[in-house]
Amino acid sequence: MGIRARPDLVRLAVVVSLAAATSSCGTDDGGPSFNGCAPSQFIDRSAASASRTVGFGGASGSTLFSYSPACITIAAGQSVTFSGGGSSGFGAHPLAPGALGAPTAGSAGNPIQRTTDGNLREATVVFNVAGTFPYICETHAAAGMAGVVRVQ
Ligand SMILES: [Cu+2]
Repeated sequence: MGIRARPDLVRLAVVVSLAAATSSCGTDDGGPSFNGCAPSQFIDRSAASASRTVGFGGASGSTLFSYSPACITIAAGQSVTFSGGGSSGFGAHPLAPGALGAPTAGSAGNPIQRTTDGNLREATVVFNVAGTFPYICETHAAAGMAGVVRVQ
């Protein structure tokens, strides 16, 4: 893991080298919604040219209390950048792995780190292992501010 600080932007690069065993938290074909993401809601962002930014707090099409797109599919080795809008950083919207009340929900080895620094607007997470990796805003998860990164 490396952290490089810049005046207005800090990226978290998280590399997980765990030999993670994936757990079954829903399948590709039908199945229940998980962390607000029904199987049909996942947006494929695995193309090389695709945006892998998940906005929150008003950025990238999100509302103040949502992620957009909240449910995305990427390929192993790709990264996702969580990006807040306006004055909304990780102080107002603390990012955490897992589901509400279940920080270890989803596949083992979730590379998303708990990020609460109010000075941060962006955090980039590398997903090196296939699996289903949920995340929440700790403050607003009960109101549905949650999502899933599905890594194939
Ligand atoms: Cu929030």
